[in-house]
Amino acid sequence: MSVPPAVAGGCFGEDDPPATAGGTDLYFVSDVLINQQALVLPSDHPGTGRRVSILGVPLGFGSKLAGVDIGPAALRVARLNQRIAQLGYEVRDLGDMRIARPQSAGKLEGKANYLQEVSAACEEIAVEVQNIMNSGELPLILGGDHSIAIGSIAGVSSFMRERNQTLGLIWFDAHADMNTPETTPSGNIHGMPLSALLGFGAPALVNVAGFAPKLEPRFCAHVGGRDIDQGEREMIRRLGMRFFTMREIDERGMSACMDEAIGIASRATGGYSVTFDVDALDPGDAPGSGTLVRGGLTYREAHLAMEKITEAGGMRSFEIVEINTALDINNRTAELGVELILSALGKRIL
Ligand SMILES: [Mn+2]
Repeated sequence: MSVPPAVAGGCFGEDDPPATAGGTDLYFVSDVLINQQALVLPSDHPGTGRRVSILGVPLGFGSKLAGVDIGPAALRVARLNQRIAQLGYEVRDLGDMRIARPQSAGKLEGKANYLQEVSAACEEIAVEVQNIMNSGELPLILGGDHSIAIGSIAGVSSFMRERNQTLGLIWFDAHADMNTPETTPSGNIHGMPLSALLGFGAPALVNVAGFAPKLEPRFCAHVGGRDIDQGEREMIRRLGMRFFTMREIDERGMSACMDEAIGIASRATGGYSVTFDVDALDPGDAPGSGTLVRGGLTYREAHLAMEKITEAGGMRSFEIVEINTALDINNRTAELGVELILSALGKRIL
Protein backbone atom coordinates (compact mmCIF):
# COMPACT_ATOMS: atom_id res chain seq x y z
CA MET A 1 0.00 0.00 0.00
CA SER A 2 1.41 3.37 -0.97
CA VAL A 3 1.10 6.40 1.23
CA PRO A 4 0.35 9.72 -0.48
CA PRO A 5 3.01 12.35 0.12
CA ALA A 6 2.47 14.57 3.11
CA VAL A 7 0.82 17.87 2.24
CA ALA A 8 2.80 20.92 3.23
CA GLY A 9 0.83 23.27 5.39
CA GLY A 10 -1.19 20.63 7.14
CA CYS A 11 -4.81 20.32 6.04
CA PHE A 12 -6.72 19.84 2.85
CA GLY A 13 -8.75 22.81 1.69
CA GLU A 14 -12.52 22.44 1.47
CA ASP A 15 -12.34 21.78 -2.24
CA ASP A 16 -9.84 18.98 -1.97
CA PRO A 17 -11.03 15.47 -2.64
CA PRO A 18 -11.66 13.21 0.34
CA ALA A 19 -8.47 11.60 1.50
CA THR A 20 -8.55 7.85 1.23
CA ALA A 21 -6.01 5.18 0.41
CA GLY A 22 -7.03 1.59 0.01
CA GLY A 23 -10.28 2.31 1.82
CA THR A 24 -8.61 3.45 5.03
CA ASP A 25 -9.02 6.84 6.59
CA LEU A 26 -6.22 9.32 6.53
CA TYR A 27 -5.42 11.55 9.46
CA PHE A 28 -3.46 14.74 9.49
CA VAL A 29 -1.45 15.68 12.52
CA SER A 30 0.34 18.96 12.11
CA ASP A 31 2.01 18.65 8.70
CA VAL A 32 2.50 14.91 8.89
CA LEU A 33 0.19 12.67 6.96
CA ILE A 34 -0.58 9.50 8.84
CA ASN A 35 -2.25 6.52 7.31
CA GLN A 36 -2.82 4.41 10.36
CA GLN A 37 -2.90 1.08 8.55
CA ALA A 38 -0.02 1.80 6.21
CA LEU A 39 2.26 2.53 9.15
CA VAL A 40 1.58 -0.87 10.70
CA LEU A 41 4.05 -2.92 8.74
CA PRO A 42 4.44 -6.60 9.67
CA SER A 43 8.12 -6.14 10.49
CA ASP A 44 7.20 -3.58 13.14
CA HIS A 45 4.99 -6.11 14.90
CA PRO A 46 6.85 -9.41 14.84
CA GLY A 47 4.74 -10.70 17.72
CA THR A 48 1.41 -10.44 15.94
CA GLY A 49 -0.61 -13.56 16.67
CA ARG A 50 1.95 -14.82 19.19
CA ARG A 51 1.80 -14.98 22.97
CA VAL A 52 4.48 -14.49 25.60
CA SER A 53 4.12 -15.61 29.19
CA ILE A 54 6.35 -13.85 31.71
CA LEU A 55 7.42 -15.81 34.79
CA GLY A 56 9.42 -14.06 37.50
CA VAL A 57 11.61 -16.29 39.65
CA PRO A 58 13.00 -14.26 42.56
CA LEU A 59 15.42 -16.91 43.73
CA GLY A 60 18.81 -15.72 44.94
CA PHE A 61 20.15 -18.37 47.26
CA GLY A 62 21.84 -20.28 44.44
CA SER A 63 24.37 -17.46 44.66
CA LYS A 64 25.76 -15.83 47.76
CA LEU A 65 24.90 -12.18 47.13
CA ALA A 66 21.68 -10.41 48.04
CA GLY A 67 20.06 -8.36 45.29
CA VAL A 68 19.75 -10.95 42.53
CA ASP A 69 16.32 -11.95 43.86
CA ILE A 70 14.95 -8.53 42.86
CA GLY A 71 15.86 -8.98 39.18
CA PRO A 72 12.27 -9.58 38.03
CA ALA A 73 11.13 -6.33 39.69
CA ALA A 74 13.97 -4.38 38.06
CA LEU A 75 12.99 -5.67 34.62
CA ARG A 76 9.36 -4.74 35.23
CA VAL A 77 10.41 -1.24 36.34
CA ALA A 78 12.05 -0.96 32.91
CA ARG A 79 8.54 -1.46 31.42
CA LEU A 80 9.21 -4.95 30.13
CA ASN A 81 5.57 -5.92 29.64
CA GLN A 82 4.49 -2.79 27.80
CA ARG A 83 7.48 -2.85 25.51
CA ILE A 84 6.89 -6.48 24.55
CA ALA A 85 3.24 -5.67 23.87
CA GLN A 86 4.38 -2.87 21.55
CA LEU A 87 5.97 -5.55 19.36
CA GLY A 88 2.50 -6.98 18.79
CA TYR A 89 2.65 -9.83 21.28
CA GLU A 90 -0.15 -10.77 23.57
CA VAL A 91 1.52 -10.65 26.99
CA ARG A 92 0.48 -12.73 29.96
CA ASP A 93 2.37 -11.89 33.15
CA LEU A 94 2.22 -14.71 35.66
CA GLY A 95 3.90 -12.51 38.25
CA ASP A 96 6.64 -13.77 40.51
CA MET A 97 6.70 -17.30 41.85
CA ARG A 98 6.58 -17.67 45.60
CA ILE A 99 10.02 -19.03 46.41
CA ALA A 100 10.40 -20.58 49.85
CA ARG A 101 13.40 -19.01 51.53
CA PRO A 102 15.95 -21.19 53.29
CA GLN A 103 15.12 -21.67 56.95
CA SER A 104 18.46 -20.44 58.21
CA ALA A 105 20.80 -18.09 56.44
CA GLY A 106 23.86 -20.18 57.14
CA LYS A 107 22.47 -23.59 56.29
CA LEU A 108 24.90 -25.11 53.84
CA GLU A 109 24.89 -28.69 52.61
CA GLY A 110 28.44 -29.73 52.01
CA LYS A 111 29.47 -28.68 48.57
CA ALA A 112 26.07 -27.61 47.24
CA ASN A 113 24.58 -24.80 49.32
CA TYR A 114 20.81 -24.89 49.88
CA LEU A 115 20.57 -28.03 47.74
CA GLN A 116 17.12 -29.07 48.93
CA GLU A 117 15.70 -25.56 48.62
CA VAL A 118 17.05 -25.03 45.10
CA SER A 119 15.90 -28.50 44.04
CA ALA A 120 12.37 -27.92 45.38
CA ALA A 121 12.12 -24.54 43.65
CA CYS A 122 13.38 -25.98 40.35
CA GLU A 123 10.72 -28.71 40.46
CA GLU A 124 8.07 -25.99 40.68
CA ILE A 125 9.69 -23.86 37.99
CA ALA A 126 9.74 -26.86 35.64
CA VAL A 127 6.00 -27.40 36.11
CA GLU A 128 5.22 -23.72 35.52
CA VAL A 129 7.31 -23.54 32.36
CA GLN A 130 5.86 -26.75 30.97
CA ASN A 131 2.36 -25.38 31.58
CA ILE A 132 3.28 -22.26 29.59
CA MET A 133 4.56 -24.44 26.73
CA ASN A 134 1.36 -26.50 26.85
CA SER A 135 -0.60 -23.27 26.41
CA GLY A 136 1.23 -22.58 23.16
CA GLU A 137 3.00 -19.55 24.61
CA LEU A 138 6.65 -18.54 24.62
CA PRO A 139 8.03 -18.70 28.18
CA LEU A 140 10.03 -15.64 29.20
CA ILE A 141 11.71 -16.39 32.53
CA LEU A 142 13.16 -13.62 34.68
CA GLY A 143 15.75 -14.56 37.31
CA GLY A 144 16.91 -14.80 39.92
CA ASP A 145 20.27 -16.47 39.85
CA HIS A 146 21.26 -19.03 37.22
CA SER A 147 20.33 -22.06 39.34
CA ILE A 148 16.74 -21.51 38.12
CA ALA A 149 17.77 -22.77 34.66
CA ILE A 150 17.80 -26.28 36.12
CA GLY A 151 14.03 -25.90 36.47
CA SER A 152 13.14 -23.74 33.48
CA ILE A 153 15.02 -25.79 30.91
CA ALA A 154 13.75 -28.99 32.54
CA GLY A 155 10.24 -27.69 31.83
CA VAL A 156 10.94 -27.07 28.14
CA SER A 157 12.82 -30.36 27.81
CA SER A 158 9.96 -32.23 29.45
CA PHE A 159 7.53 -30.70 26.97
CA MET A 160 9.74 -31.87 24.07
CA ARG A 161 10.26 -35.30 25.58
CA GLU A 162 6.52 -35.94 25.72
CA ARG A 163 6.47 -35.26 21.97
CA ASN A 164 9.55 -37.40 21.25
CA GLN A 165 11.55 -34.30 20.33
CA THR A 166 15.00 -33.17 21.38
CA LEU A 167 15.85 -29.74 22.76
CA GLY A 168 18.80 -27.54 21.82
CA LEU A 169 20.38 -24.81 23.89
CA ILE A 170 22.30 -21.55 23.60
CA TRP A 171 23.83 -20.55 26.93
CA PHE A 172 25.29 -17.03 27.25
CA ASP A 173 27.66 -16.71 30.20
CA ALA A 174 31.11 -15.60 31.33
CA HIS A 175 31.36 -18.90 33.19
CA ALA A 176 30.74 -22.47 32.12
CA ASP A 177 28.27 -23.13 34.97
CA MET A 178 29.40 -26.74 34.71
CA ASN A 179 30.73 -27.38 38.19
CA THR A 180 29.51 -30.25 40.33
CA PRO A 181 29.54 -30.63 44.12
CA GLU A 182 32.89 -32.36 43.64
CA THR A 183 34.55 -29.59 41.60
CA THR A 184 32.89 -26.39 42.86
CA PRO A 185 35.17 -23.84 44.48
CA SER A 186 32.23 -21.96 46.10
CA GLY A 187 29.45 -24.46 46.75
CA ASN A 188 27.00 -22.08 45.03
CA ILE A 189 24.55 -23.92 42.81
CA HIS A 190 24.39 -21.09 40.25
CA GLY A 191 27.78 -22.44 39.13
CA MET A 192 26.31 -25.90 38.44
CA PRO A 193 23.13 -25.64 36.33
CA LEU A 194 24.52 -26.60 32.92
CA SER A 195 26.26 -29.73 34.21
CA ALA A 196 23.07 -30.71 36.08
CA LEU A 197 21.02 -30.34 32.87
CA LEU A 198 23.56 -32.51 31.04
CA GLY A 199 23.19 -35.18 33.73
CA PHE A 200 26.15 -34.54 36.06
CA GLY A 201 26.18 -33.51 39.69
CA ALA A 202 23.86 -33.76 42.66
CA PRO A 203 20.97 -36.20 41.99
CA ALA A 204 18.50 -33.71 43.52
CA LEU A 205 19.39 -31.33 40.66
CA VAL A 206 20.05 -33.83 37.87
CA ASN A 207 16.70 -35.56 38.37
CA VAL A 208 14.44 -32.50 38.51
CA ALA A 209 11.19 -33.22 36.61
CA GLY A 210 11.82 -36.94 36.98
CA PHE A 211 14.20 -37.62 34.09
CA ALA A 212 17.79 -37.03 33.01
CA PRO A 213 19.57 -35.74 31.15
CA LYS A 214 17.58 -32.76 29.88
CA LEU A 215 20.05 -31.93 27.12
CA GLU A 216 22.58 -33.61 24.86
CA PRO A 217 25.94 -31.84 24.45
CA ARG A 218 25.81 -32.13 20.64
CA PHE A 219 22.77 -29.80 20.57
CA CYS A 220 24.24 -27.25 22.99
CA ALA A 221 26.34 -24.13 22.40
CA HIS A 222 27.89 -21.87 25.01
CA VAL A 223 28.71 -18.26 24.14
CA GLY A 224 30.85 -15.67 25.96
CA GLY A 225 32.98 -17.85 28.24
CA ARG A 226 36.15 -16.35 29.72
CA ASP A 227 36.42 -17.63 33.31
CA ILE A 228 36.34 -21.41 33.44
CA ASP A 229 37.42 -23.62 36.36
CA GLN A 230 39.75 -26.60 35.92
CA GLY A 231 37.08 -29.19 36.70
CA GLU A 232 34.81 -27.56 34.15
CA ARG A 233 37.51 -27.64 31.48
CA GLU A 234 37.82 -31.36 31.94
CA MET A 235 34.07 -31.89 31.64
CA ILE A 236 33.87 -29.69 28.53
CA ARG A 237 36.62 -31.73 26.86
CA ARG A 238 35.07 -35.02 27.91
CA LEU A 239 31.62 -34.06 26.60
CA GLY A 240 32.92 -32.35 23.48
CA MET A 241 30.50 -29.49 24.01
CA ARG A 242 30.98 -26.46 21.78
CA PHE A 243 32.13 -23.32 23.60
CA PHE A 244 32.40 -20.03 21.73
CA THR A 245 34.81 -18.29 24.10
CA MET A 246 35.58 -14.57 24.04
CA ARG A 247 38.87 -15.49 22.41
CA GLU A 248 37.07 -17.11 19.49
CA ILE A 249 34.54 -14.26 19.29
CA ASP A 250 37.44 -11.78 19.12
CA GLU A 251 39.11 -13.82 16.43
CA ARG A 252 36.19 -14.77 14.19
CA GLY A 253 33.61 -12.15 15.02
CA MET A 254 30.23 -12.50 16.72
CA SER A 255 28.33 -12.99 13.50
CA ALA A 256 30.19 -16.14 12.43
CA CYS A 257 30.13 -17.53 15.96
CA MET A 258 26.39 -17.02 16.33
CA ASP A 259 25.67 -18.58 12.95
CA GLU A 260 27.50 -21.68 14.12
CA ALA A 261 25.94 -21.66 17.61
CA ILE A 262 22.44 -21.36 16.17
CA GLY A 263 23.25 -24.15 13.73
CA ILE A 264 24.25 -26.48 16.57
CA ALA A 265 21.17 -25.68 18.68
CA SER A 266 18.91 -26.01 15.63
CA ARG A 267 19.97 -29.63 15.06
CA ALA A 268 17.61 -30.59 17.87
CA THR A 269 14.21 -31.52 16.48
CA GLY A 270 12.24 -29.37 18.93
CA GLY A 271 14.11 -26.08 18.62
CA TYR A 272 16.17 -24.55 21.39
CA SER A 273 16.10 -22.69 24.68
CA VAL A 274 18.12 -19.54 25.25
CA THR A 275 19.41 -18.59 28.68
CA PHE A 276 21.27 -15.33 29.13
CA ASP A 277 23.42 -14.62 32.18
CA VAL A 278 24.08 -10.87 32.19
CA ASP A 279 27.67 -11.55 33.26
CA ALA A 280 28.24 -12.60 29.64
CA LEU A 281 28.13 -8.87 28.92
CA ASP A 282 31.06 -6.56 29.45
CA PRO A 283 30.89 -4.99 32.93
CA GLY A 284 31.04 -1.55 31.35
CA ASP A 285 27.64 -2.15 29.77
CA ALA A 286 26.22 -4.35 32.52
CA PRO A 287 27.61 -3.43 35.93
CA GLY A 288 24.72 -5.05 37.84
CA SER A 289 26.03 -8.57 38.29
CA GLY A 290 27.66 -10.29 41.23
CA THR A 291 30.19 -12.18 39.12
CA LEU A 292 31.71 -9.53 36.84
CA VAL A 293 34.53 -10.57 34.53
CA ARG A 294 36.21 -8.04 32.26
CA GLY A 295 36.29 -8.50 28.51
CA GLY A 296 32.71 -9.58 27.84
CA LEU A 297 30.24 -9.18 25.02
CA THR A 298 29.80 -5.60 23.92
CA TYR A 299 26.40 -3.94 23.68
CA ARG A 300 26.32 -4.47 19.93
CA GLU A 301 27.65 -8.03 19.99
CA ALA A 302 24.88 -9.01 22.39
CA HIS A 303 22.21 -7.32 20.30
CA LEU A 304 23.55 -8.93 17.14
CA ALA A 305 23.32 -12.32 18.83
CA MET A 306 19.69 -11.73 19.77
CA GLU A 307 18.85 -10.41 16.31
CA LYS A 308 20.39 -13.47 14.66
CA ILE A 309 18.45 -15.77 16.96
CA THR A 310 15.12 -14.18 16.12
CA GLU A 311 15.90 -14.17 12.41
CA ALA A 312 16.82 -17.86 12.49
CA GLY A 313 13.65 -18.83 14.35
CA GLY A 314 13.43 -21.94 16.50
CA MET A 315 13.75 -20.31 19.93
CA ARG A 316 11.30 -22.00 22.30
CA SER A 317 12.05 -20.16 25.56
CA PHE A 318 14.09 -17.20 26.72
CA GLU A 319 15.54 -16.61 30.15
CA ILE A 320 17.57 -13.75 31.60
CA VAL A 321 19.33 -14.17 34.94
CA GLU A 322 21.77 -12.74 37.46
CA ILE A 323 20.71 -9.08 37.33
CA ASN A 324 21.77 -7.84 40.75
CA THR A 325 19.86 -4.70 41.67
CA ALA A 326 22.08 -4.00 44.68
CA LEU A 327 25.10 -3.69 42.40
CA ASP A 328 23.44 -2.10 39.37
CA ILE A 329 23.82 1.59 38.48
CA ASN A 330 20.56 3.44 37.72
CA ASN A 331 18.94 0.16 36.62
CA ARG A 332 21.30 0.16 33.62
CA THR A 333 21.70 -3.60 33.52
CA ALA A 334 17.97 -4.23 33.75
CA GLU A 335 17.34 -1.67 30.99
CA LEU A 336 19.85 -3.46 28.78
CA GLY A 337 18.23 -6.75 29.73
CA VAL A 338 14.87 -5.50 28.48
CA GLU A 339 16.47 -4.27 25.26
CA LEU A 340 18.05 -7.67 24.65
CA ILE A 341 14.74 -9.41 25.34
CA LEU A 342 13.07 -7.15 22.78
CA SER A 343 15.76 -7.94 20.21
CA ALA A 344 15.34 -11.65 20.90
CA LEU A 345 11.60 -11.24 20.36
CA GLY A 346 12.05 -9.68 16.95
CA LYS A 347 12.57 -5.96 17.47
CA ARG A 348 14.75 -4.66 14.66
CA ILE A 349 16.39 -1.42 13.71
CA LEU A 350 14.65 -1.06 10.33
MN1 LIG B 1 25.55 -18.31 34.76
